[in-house]
Amino acid sequence: MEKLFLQSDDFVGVTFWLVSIAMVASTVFFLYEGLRVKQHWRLSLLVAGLVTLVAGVHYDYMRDFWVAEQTTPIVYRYIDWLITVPLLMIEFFIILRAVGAKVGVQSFVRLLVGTLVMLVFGYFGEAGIMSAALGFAIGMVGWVIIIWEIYGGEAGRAAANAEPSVRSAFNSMRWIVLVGWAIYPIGYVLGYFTGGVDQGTLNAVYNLADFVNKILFGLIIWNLAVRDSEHAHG
Ligand SMILES: *C/C=C(C)/C=C/C=C(C)/C=C/C1=C(C)CCCC1(C)C
Repeated sequence: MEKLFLQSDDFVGVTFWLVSIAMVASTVFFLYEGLRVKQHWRLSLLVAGLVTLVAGVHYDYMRDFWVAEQTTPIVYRYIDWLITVPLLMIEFFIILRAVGAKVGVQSFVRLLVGTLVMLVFGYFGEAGIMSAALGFAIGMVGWVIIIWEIYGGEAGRAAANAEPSVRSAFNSMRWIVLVGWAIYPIGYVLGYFTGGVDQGTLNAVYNLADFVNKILFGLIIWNLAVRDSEHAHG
């Protein structure tokens, strides 16, 4: 019989379910909290809420896809990332601008190029358009470009001169991109390079990664915005 509903022994399906609900709840939280922070933080919380909103809609489809097919919803996954990762990159710039730091457009373009290389070749590798190993290797180059820009590039230098609260938030956000984002290539390695294709592990790890990198990332920004806003009222 076809399984159309989530089964209690479907561990990966349950992780899809949990993350989809967490995305919905986080969206409401970020949008609501955006109403009570100082003006110049509102856009940051709006973008955090948009990231979890876009992901929440995709997770709704991905969960159903997994439950019915027990295989990776590759296309939904990558369309989601293609929208949400640039939004997360924009978030870096909104934060810097909120505190008056100036960062050029070129820096943003480099982040966008890194993002596209990372995701397009990751997709090629997963969808079988090229070998999983080659897609992975080129995708890794894209991620390195991003890391280089936020640590050593213009955005990194602008943050170094910002006030301490922004510096520490920017540092946490960078850590997310270095450590939190590393969960994705680890998932890829476990999924494709351990003999055969392990769809379950791949998706459970990606789901965990999305939870950390979308929700935790938003909470860091929320924490900075709220602290800064309360400070202003004395
Ligand atoms: C909200 C979604 C996010 C933050 C997605 C991030 C995705 C990555 C960091 C993907 C990285 C990959 C590589 C570094 C190598 C190629 C395989 C990928 C696409 C999984």
